Amino acid sequence: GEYTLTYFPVRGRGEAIRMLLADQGQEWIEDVVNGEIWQKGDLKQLCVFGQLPRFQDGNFILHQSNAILRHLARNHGLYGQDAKEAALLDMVNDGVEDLRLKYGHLIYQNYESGKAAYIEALPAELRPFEKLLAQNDGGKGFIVGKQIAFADYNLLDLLHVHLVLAPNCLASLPLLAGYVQRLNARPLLKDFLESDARKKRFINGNGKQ
Ligand code: GSH
Repeated sequence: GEYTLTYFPVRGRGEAIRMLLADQGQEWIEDVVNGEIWQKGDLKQLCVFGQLPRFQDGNFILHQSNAILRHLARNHGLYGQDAKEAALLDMVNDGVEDLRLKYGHLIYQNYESGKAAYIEALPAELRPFEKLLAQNDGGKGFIVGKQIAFADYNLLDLLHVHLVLAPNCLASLPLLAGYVQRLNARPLLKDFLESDARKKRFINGNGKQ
């Protein structure tokens, strides 16, 4: 079926989905919702939880960014090689979600007064991912198993946004730093990351980053 991503003109909870699609050589329609359209309220009514992103796979409509990532993982063989790898990918993705929620709280509710303490605590928040990488083939590959998976795109996006917030946040986490460089260099992902559309997109809806 044809893919459509309906989302605000920001990276936000859309960017891991976009990176997965781009890296898998998929085409998709960007249905960009600006504040004016959203304020009208009709689209919000259509959304199961009243929020975006919304995703269409042909006639099939799905909400919740992590459910969308998992659906695409099943469609494109990005959910590990067996049930244990799938479970570990779920674990990683839940860990990404935990930190993404803290990041969202900082950006939308506590930026000015919370930024310094957040950056101070950041290496400790990221260290679990460094350890997981170390345990998988010495950190030379992906987060779980021998192939890229949906959680890699979500983790990569989480690292990208934190590298903007705190450019030195991976200084004590060399495996994660190498992981970002390695994934960024994947040909299709590199093209996406260097595209004008991507460069123009704000990270968050309030312009803070
Ligand atoms: N758990 C949801 C997901 O992962 O998709 C959260 C979705 C969410 O927070 N969406 C925000 C939104 O739609 C933008 S990132 N805000 C507008 C509103 O709530 O009216």
